[in-house]
Order: sequence, then C-alpha cells, then structure tokens
Amino acid sequence: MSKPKILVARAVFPEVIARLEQHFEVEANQADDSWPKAELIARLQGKDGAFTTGGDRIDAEVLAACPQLKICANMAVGYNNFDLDAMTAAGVLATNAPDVLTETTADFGFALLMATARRITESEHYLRAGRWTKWSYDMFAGSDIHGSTLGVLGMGRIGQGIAKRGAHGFGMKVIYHNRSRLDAALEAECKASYVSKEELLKTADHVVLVLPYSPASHHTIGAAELALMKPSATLVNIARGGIVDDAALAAALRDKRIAAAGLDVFEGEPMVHPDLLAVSNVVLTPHIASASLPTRLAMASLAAANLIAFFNDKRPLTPLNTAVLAIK
Ligand code: 8YV
Repeated sequence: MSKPKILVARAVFPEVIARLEQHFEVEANQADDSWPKAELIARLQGKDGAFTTGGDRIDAEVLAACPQLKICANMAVGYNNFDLDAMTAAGVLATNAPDVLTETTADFGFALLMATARRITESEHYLRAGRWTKWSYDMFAGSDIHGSTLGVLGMGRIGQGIAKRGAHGFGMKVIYHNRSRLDAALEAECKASYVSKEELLKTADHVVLVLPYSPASHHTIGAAELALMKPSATLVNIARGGIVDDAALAAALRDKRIAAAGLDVFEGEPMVHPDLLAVSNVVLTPHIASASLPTRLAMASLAAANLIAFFNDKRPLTPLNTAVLAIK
C-alpha cells in the first residue's frame, strides 16, 4: 500500500522530517521560504495531509482547491490561521499543539514583562550607543514587579502560568479577566481574583494579554482601553497581533499615557507598525515566546504525532474539530 502524501509547509527539525518520512511520502519546505497562497495550493495538490505553522492560512479557497486534503496539523497552540468552520464543512481535520509550550511561553511572558517594566532593552541600547557617561538617581528608573498588581487578560493555560509566576514568585496581587471564570480551586492555585475587564485595566500595574485571536477579540485593547490604564502601567502582548490596535498603542506610548509596552506579536507581522519602531518605551521581539529549543521540538513532534495517529487509526492526540472524526 502506498504511503499517504503530506506537505510540510515550513522548515522544521530534520529529526521530525525523518520521523514523518517513516510514515509518509513527504514534500518538505526545508528552504523555509514562506509560500504565497497560490504556491501553497499548488504544493498541496495530491497531498493527504499538511504540517502547518501559524503563518500558513488554510481557508475555504485553499480547501476548495485541495479536495484530497484530510488533515492539517498546526505546530502552534493558536489556530487563527485555520478557518475552522470551513475545514469542518470540507471534512478536513484540524489539530493544534497545546500544553507542550505552556511553561516556556509563560516564562517568556514574564521575561518580557520584566524587560519592559525595568527598561532593560532601552537601557542596553543607550549603553551600546556609548551614551552612558555617569550614574544618575533616576536613570532608567522603571516600575516594580514585586508587590505590584498583575492583570492577566485571558486565563487559559498560559495565562495561569503567568499568574502563578507572579503570585508565587514575585508576591504580586493577581487579578484576571476571562470569557469564563475559573473554578475556585484553580483560582486558589493561581492566587487570582476575577474582575471585569474595565476594573483590570484601571487597577493593574502590569497588564499581560494571553487571549486567543478571533474576530471577537480584534482590538480588545484600543484607544479607549488604553485610556483606562494607569499612566505608570505596562502592557505586554504575547497573544496575537490584532488583539491590540498597534497604532493606538504607539500613540499612547509616545504621549506617555502608559509607561511602556512589551510586544512579541504584531498586526500584520512580520511587518511592525512604523510608529512602534519610533518610540523608545517599547520592547519588541519577533514572535519568539515559545522559542526554546526543547519546546519547539516538542511542538513539532506533537504536530507530527497528530499526522501519524490520524492516518494510523483516526485518533489524533489534539484534534480541534472532532465532528470531522465522527463522519470519517
Ligand atoms: C508559534 C504561537 O511560534 O503556538 C502559538 O500559537 O504563536 C507560537 O508558539 C507560531 O504560531 C508558529 O507556529
């Protein structure tokens, strides 16, 4: 029996490709050039499955042009690159890569918060530019993390990881807002209190965004929300571009309506809004929150395991649209 054919849409660990090759006929984009939609469609012709990353959009147009496709396994926990309804309608299974990146991403959220509040990159640029000539009492004086109030917007697994780090590691008071409230045991574990979004924005010293992107969460933080925040507050976005109105944020940072921001994700990335590049009170990183080597390997391995399990026995590990499995 011939092996199923799969496309690996972006470069990935050679050992993961080797594992996939044991089960599939693999076409792999090891050159790592991002394919435009037309090329993705062309490469997907005759493929039974795809290994995708967050930048590979699978929508109704792609699905209509690739009738043989049965599964797309995302090497990401977020799956806003999938039109899930269209995939379900087309009978194409979607899987994501949850859990394996939770702690690494929460670590990074905290690192970005620390760098932002304590002005680490801004001060490093100053030093590298040869501008450090003397000590001053208020030179790069930022805001404290310990003992401050941490507001977590989006309290899924990564949000909980950030809350625990704040509460247990830094003695922070943790407040959170989420579509649904956590049960009492989980709230106690995270030492977190549920508040409205408005109260969170008004009272937190540091706001960390960890909510999934959907049309409903588009511009969750815009000019009106930024206006609610304390002038001394920091904002960290490790969720998705589009959750923050980047132009409104750049204006708020420029006018010092909030103190600073740390951003790992951007609207239209890898493009970054030029107004953000022009302000100094923002820490900018290129979507690397999950980027520790062991975690990236675990994410890729989980995506591969989903493909293998699906074609073996139709029991993928982390399916998103299980309705598809019922009709297969
Ligand atoms: C990925 C992410 O690096 O998992 C996610 O949702 O945003 C990141 O961990 C990115 O999406 C590449 O697939």
